[in-house]
Amino acid sequence: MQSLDAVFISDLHLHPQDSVITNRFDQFIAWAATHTKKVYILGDFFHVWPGDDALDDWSRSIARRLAWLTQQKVAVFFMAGNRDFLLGKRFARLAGITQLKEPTVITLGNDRILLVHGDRYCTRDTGHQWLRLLTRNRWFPALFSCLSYSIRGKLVQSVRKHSQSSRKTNRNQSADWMDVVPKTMLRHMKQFQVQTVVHGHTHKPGLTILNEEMPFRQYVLSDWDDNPFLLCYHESEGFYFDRLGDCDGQEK
Ligand SMILES: [Mn+2]
Repeated sequence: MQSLDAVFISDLHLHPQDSVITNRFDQFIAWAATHTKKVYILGDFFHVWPGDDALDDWSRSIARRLAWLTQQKVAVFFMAGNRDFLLGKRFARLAGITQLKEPTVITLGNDRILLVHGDRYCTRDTGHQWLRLLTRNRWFPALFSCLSYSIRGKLVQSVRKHSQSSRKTNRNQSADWMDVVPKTMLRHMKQFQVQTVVHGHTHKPGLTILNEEMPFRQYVLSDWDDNPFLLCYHESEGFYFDRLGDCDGQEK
């Protein structure tokens, strides 16, 4: 197997108290350095990110790992999710990563691919859509950063509690009413004139093909709680899922 063109990941929910996921991420970094040209992170990379002024030793160490990967000539792109939308230029500079707007369309081979975090399609979750409308506003980060660190911490905590209590079991698969609404997604794909979308957020990995006047492909990324799936793209093979656990960091 030759080098991959791109690997897509999301929903790691990295947290200083969760060394299992951090170790898994280390395993991924070592593997990615020799196996892919590009890494796309599609949001909820951090379990919580109250703003770049909250950078500490632990998050700096995560930035260093990403910076090391980019020094191995792997380009790393970052799109924010609902948990880390306050991740800013300071972290991006430290980590050497390129921030992507949500949504972003990229081209792989002859295909145009729509990249989103995924929460925008969960339109049955009206509480979250209101929160999204408020927090993804252009002025929100500036306004939020005016609040004291302790108030911000409390706000972030309460948002986390809300999203945890609305899930079946804390970080496992989301309940049906929190899932993607295909109609909303298809409308968005048609608007951007794409037939392929890649997203995370729902923690329900897999490929769904929706047959309309033509097939629309939806690739959903996995969380990192157990044995994460990586979505890989290879020029001649197209997209396929691979288990991180099967990747031993050795050249194939
Ligand atoms: Mn999310």
